[in-house]
Parts: sequence; C-alpha cells; structure tokens
Amino acid sequence: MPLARPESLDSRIIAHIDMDCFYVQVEQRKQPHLRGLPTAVVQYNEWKGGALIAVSYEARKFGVKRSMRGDEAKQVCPQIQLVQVPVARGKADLNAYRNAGSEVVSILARKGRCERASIDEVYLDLTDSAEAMLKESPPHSLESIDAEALKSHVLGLKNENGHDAKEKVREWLCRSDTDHREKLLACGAIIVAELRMQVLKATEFTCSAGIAHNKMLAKLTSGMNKPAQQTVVPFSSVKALLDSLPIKKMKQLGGKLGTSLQNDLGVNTVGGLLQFSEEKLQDRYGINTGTWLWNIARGINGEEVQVRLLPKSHGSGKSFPGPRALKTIVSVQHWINQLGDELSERLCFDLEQNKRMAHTLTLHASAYKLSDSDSHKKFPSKSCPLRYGTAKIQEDAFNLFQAGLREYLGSCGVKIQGSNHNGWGITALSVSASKIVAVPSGTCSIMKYFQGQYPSHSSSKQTPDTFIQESAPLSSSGTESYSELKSAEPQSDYNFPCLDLQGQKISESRDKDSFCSSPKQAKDGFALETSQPTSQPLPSGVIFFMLEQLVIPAVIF
Ligand code: TTP
Ligand code: CA
Ligand code: CA
Repeated sequence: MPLARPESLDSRIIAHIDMDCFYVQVEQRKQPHLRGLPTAVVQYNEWKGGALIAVSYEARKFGVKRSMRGDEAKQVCPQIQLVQVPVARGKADLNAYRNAGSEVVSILARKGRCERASIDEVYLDLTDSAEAMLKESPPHSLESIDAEALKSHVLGLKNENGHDAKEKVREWLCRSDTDHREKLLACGAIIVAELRMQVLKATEFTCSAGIAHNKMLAKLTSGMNKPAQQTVVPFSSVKALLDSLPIKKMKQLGGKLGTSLQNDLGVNTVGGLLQFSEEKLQDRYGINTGTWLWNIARGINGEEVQVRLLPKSHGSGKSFPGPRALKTIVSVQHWINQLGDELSERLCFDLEQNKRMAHTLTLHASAYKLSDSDSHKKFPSKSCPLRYGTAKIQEDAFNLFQAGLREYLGSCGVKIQGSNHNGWGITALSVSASKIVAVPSGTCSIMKYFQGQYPSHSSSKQTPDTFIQESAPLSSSGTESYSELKSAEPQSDYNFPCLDLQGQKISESRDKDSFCSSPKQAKDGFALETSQPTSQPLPSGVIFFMLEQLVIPAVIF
C-alpha cells in the first residue's frame, strides 16, 4: 500500500448533521397531536393519494416508504396520518421547511464554520471549538459527561450495543492515553451532542450526526444511526468501514463511475479500490478522478467546509406527469406566471433579508413531441440576465421558454402558438435565479453598485432574444442550492427596473411590475420608510422609499 499522505493525518473535526424525517417534524411541530404517531408528508395531487416525500420513524416500522403513494401507505399502515405539503399558487410551497432549516442553521453556526448543504443538513468544522475544549476542559477532567454524548456510537468500539455500552463510550471519550487527534474527536462528539440538544430545545427538532476527521466520513456516517443519534469515526475504524461499504453507497459513485468500477474493475466495495495503484486509477479515469478514488479508498478527503449559510440559487418548479402534461402555450404561460411569482417573492425576501441580488434567470423544461424521430432530444435550458420585478421575471421566463421551444421543435413543423393541441407536451417547468451576489453595505458602495449594475434608467427595454443563452442545468433539482456568498463583481450593463437612485423619477412600468412588494404599503404615493423593514440592520445611510408596491433602496446624501 502506498505511503500515507499528509491529508491522512487530518486532525480536523468535521460534523455532518442531518435532520430526522424533516418535513414530518415540521408538520408535527405545527400539529403536536401528530407526535409519536405514524405520519407521512404527501405531495399535493389527487392520483392514488399523492406521493410520500417524508415518512416518520413510527411509520417506517410498519414498512411505509418514501417511494409509496398515499393509498399504498394506508394499506401497509391503516392508522397512518397523511399531511399534505402546503400549497400556494397551485404547487407545493416549501417555505415553511426552508425557514425551519434556517432556524437550525442559526443555532449550529454559533459553534464553528457552517456550510448549509441542503434544506435539512449542514457540515460544521468544529476544529477550533474542539481544540479550545481540549485545552480548557478536556473530557477526562469533566465531573460528568452529558448523557447524549454517552449515547454516541463510536465505530470500532467493541460491545457497541451491549449493556455497558455507555460505560465503554465514557472510557473512550475520557481516554488520556491516546493521540491528539482522537482526543479532539472525543471533544467533537461532546460538542455535537450539546449542539443537538440545543437544536432540540430551541426548535423541537431531532437530528442525527456523523463526527469524523473529514466531510466524506462525516456524511457517510450521519445516517448510520437514526433518528436522534450520533456516530463517531475514529481513524482506526475507517478501514473496516470502507471495506464493507458498497461502492454505490458513496454519493459520487451512485452513477456511471460506480457502475464502471463494478463492471470494469470488479470492485464492489470502496475498500476494494485499495488493490489498485494511483497510476492505474489515473490511467483509467484521468488524473483527478484517479487520485480522488485512490484517496477515498483510504478515507482521505481534504475538502474544506465552506461558509455557506444561504442558498446559491433560488428556484421554483413543477412537474406535470402523464396526462397532466401542458399541451398549449396558454397553459405554459399560466404556470410560468405562477413560478415567476414565487421566484420573485423569494428574490425580494433575499434582497431585504440578506442584501443579496441574483443576476441570471434560467428556464428549464422537460418536453416530448408526438411526431418525432429525434425523441431523445432534450428541451434546451435557457438563461438571460435577471431583471427584478414579478412581471419582468414572468415576461423574460416566457421568452426563454419560447426560445427553447423553437429550438426544441426545430424544423419538425409542430405549432408553437395557439390554444389547441400542438403536438408537443411539457412535463416539467422550472425557473431559477443564480449568480447571487451580496450588495455591498455602506452608502458609497451601494451607490456604486447600483450605478455599476444598472447604468441607464432610460435605456430601452431589453429584448430577451438578444441575450438568451444556453444554460447548463443547475446542480440542484431546481428548487434550491446552497453556496458561498460571493462579493459583488463588475457585471454586464443591463437595465434595472424602475430604479431611480435619487428616489425622484420612476419609470412608468412600475404599476405593472412590483419590485419587491413590501408588507407595509403606502396609500398615496411616496411614503418614507424610516423603520427598518428587515430583522437585520440595513447598511447605514440606506432608507427605503415605497411607492405603491415599489420599494427602492435609495441613498441619503
Ligand atoms: P432527507 O434528509 O433525504 O430525508 P428525511 O429528513 O425525510 O428523513 P431522514 O431521517 O432519513 O433523513 O430529506 C429531507 C427532506 O427533503 C424530507 O423530509 C422531504 C424532502 N425530500 C423530498 O421532498 N423529496 C425527496 O425525494 C427527498 C429525498 C427528500
Ligand atoms: Ca434528513
Ligand atoms: Ca438530508
């Protein structure tokens, strides 16, 4: 076996925390009488009782699975409580779940670098907190160890589930005859147990965690003992863990690469990769992938926890399976308007709450053609610069759709316009906003930002066809993805809706187009909002002018 590399001596402490049956817990908090009962959250639709998207652990005991429809779940568990996902604009409204996830993030982020990885999970880099604990109050010096920490599952610890399991864990946590890394890991386990209890107290939600020396191992183990438990991965346990881990269980090996490893190299577990040299893996899969495979076989992963508390993009989507496919341009326009409205609301919330603006609008669709030999052709995703304002987002998204449809249909002669059946169908639609950057705080920079972004208030309306671009599909399913907050960079010059920096002149499109409607509306014309409309302080020097539904950040000179 090749020599260990520096990363394998990684002494970071990384936790991956994942909420248990998350949507169910959110619904049970809303309706406490559902607690302890077999419960599932169902996606809104009439067919066979809707699709289950989250299943409580009580229901799982009866064999209820996420892949089932509501009717099937009732067959295997007649007493199951089915709760509908909230619906707005005729589609699932996930805001309650997003906000509940944010509550959890705000608690976890207090203790270390925090990366929100999905709606219900985060990575935490707890190295500094663990170092501080080891220095100030190492576990062996504590009078008592928290009961939750004693319930940890420590991989490789003998008698893990036996009578004296807690005693074994206590001994492991309090060992003073071990190396620095393992002592830090013990501190990490105590810190995570405490954090999980804080989350429970503040939000009423339980979560599970993996605590290891890197992100990969933490993620692999957070779901190993669910619900409401944590798993600790000492370095000495890694080999056994990976030796028995089926290739396809690794997130990145679930697809073609995993299949090739199985079929071409005959490798069925991650540990099975150990028999190949790095050179051999590189020859076969390229330099980067080869090295990555060589590393993961040894439990090595240098990926950093990023500071990512907010989504990288916002999206709103809906699928129209089977007979519900959209077959007319009128119905597509109706749904684009709904999706655009939701997207606009979230963008405005992000601007008010987090002072961030998105710069790219993308439309994705899935489609089929009735009379087509080229049936594998995909509906092309299209992007353009994003203009704020519900009507503008709706208009631009619709133009993107039409451009995509023209390309998709090509010369096969099917109709685009009209309200009758046109020979095509749309089975999914989504609009998303990406390239989100922070609006720099401070009077001068805000001024510069808006001038730099939107230099000409009187410039003519943009013509979407001139800037429509092909767009690569977003990394997420189109609803939300999480990423680092980037600072504002110089952007292309395009038009900003209705913005007048001096707060004096507003273009006439304002009535149609609400740029971030405010909960408080001025009755007649101008109202000066001096109180801060968000829970976070605004950058100094910025006030909000409100005109009908228009809220304009403006600068006091
Ligand atoms: P998960 O973390 O995958 O699952 P979970 O939290 O329901 O259950 P577990 O205890 O096993 O972690 O997903 C988080 C939420 O995301 C889930 O509650 C509902 C939603 N979700 C969907 O809407 N569709 C999906 O296909 C999946 C996987 C999740
Ligand atoms: Ca979860
Ligand atoms: Ca999850």
